[in-house]
Amino acid sequence: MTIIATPYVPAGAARPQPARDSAPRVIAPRMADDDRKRKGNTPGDPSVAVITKTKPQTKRPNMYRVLILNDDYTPMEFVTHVLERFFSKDHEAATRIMLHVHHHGIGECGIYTYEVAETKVTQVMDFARKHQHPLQCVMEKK
Ligand code: TYC
Repeated sequence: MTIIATPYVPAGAARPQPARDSAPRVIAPRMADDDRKRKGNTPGDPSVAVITKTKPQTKRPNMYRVLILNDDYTPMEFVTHVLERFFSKDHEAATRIMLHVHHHGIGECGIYTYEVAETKVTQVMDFARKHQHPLQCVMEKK
């Protein structure tokens, strides 16, 4: 019989960080004195290997930056509103990002998983088109 043990770690506990793609480790138990005489696949039998799975069950998702681009026509107030409405920025943060884009040409609205980032880009592009502004919003893999 082969015993496969996956260590239990409570959620939120400080976890040891094993190599992310480590292969399962085979730990061959030491033979206890009493077991030297014993035969068969019983616990403690040195022919029984305990496989400890060190690879985490969860993979971190790829993350995507959502960016807005500067243009000469979209009103500043509209961009600030977009940042408040679709990226949950307060008025101060939204104004700061808008001015950064105005001066530097591009700026970050937020970082999201693929589907969320894609939804934000679509929402912003649809909203800008509806109001006939040329504002551009794109996503970029981190
Ligand atoms: N440059 C625009 C203006 O002067 C304002 C603006 C800021 C437009 C940020 C787009 O992503 C943008 N009206």
